[in-house]
Amino acid sequence: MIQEVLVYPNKLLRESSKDVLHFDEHLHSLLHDMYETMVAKEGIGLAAVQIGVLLNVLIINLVDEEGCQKIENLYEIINPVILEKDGSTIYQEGCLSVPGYYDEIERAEHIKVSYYDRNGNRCEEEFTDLMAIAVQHEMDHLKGRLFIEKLSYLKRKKFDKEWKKKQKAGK
Ligand code: QAP
Ligand code: CO
Repeated sequence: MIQEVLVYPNKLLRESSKDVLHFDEHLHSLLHDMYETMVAKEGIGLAAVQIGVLLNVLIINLVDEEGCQKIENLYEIINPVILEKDGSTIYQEGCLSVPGYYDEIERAEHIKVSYYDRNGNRCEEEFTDLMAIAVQHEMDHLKGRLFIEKLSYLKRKKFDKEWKKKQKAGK
């Protein structure tokens, strides 16, 4: 089912998520709802907390060279841990929970992550480029952090002002 995506400043978005303990049909149904919601809202990544579920679950589905979002490129990442990270890269990020706002954010360029798949199999994988950025962005959600918290003081002040104005306008 397509779910509502929580939008900043919803307080749930600041909570820390908990590890998945049971790799059962409840988890599979959550993953299904997350996928349907991400596709419906035209996102490339989503964390469970964004639909109100405080579990360490995230999905990422980047588009290919032709701009197609293929389900065979879908990553389902459960209970992730960053084992190694290095380098630095800057990318213009956005977030379904901060609709309409995009800004440059610095993150590690390469990461090595351990995680579990939907059946509870442990995986270890290295990510680079946009996938590394997306995993770090979504893992921040699991700790209750949003990308706007990484903005400089001045940029954040400008963001808050614009966001309040937008809310008043009823958008
Ligand atoms: C996270 O972001 C991400 O403002 C996923 O109006 C960010 O899917 C991964 C979106 C940067 C990699 C790089 C944002 C859709 C989607 C909006 C998203 C909007 C509509 C954001
Ligand atoms: Co996000």
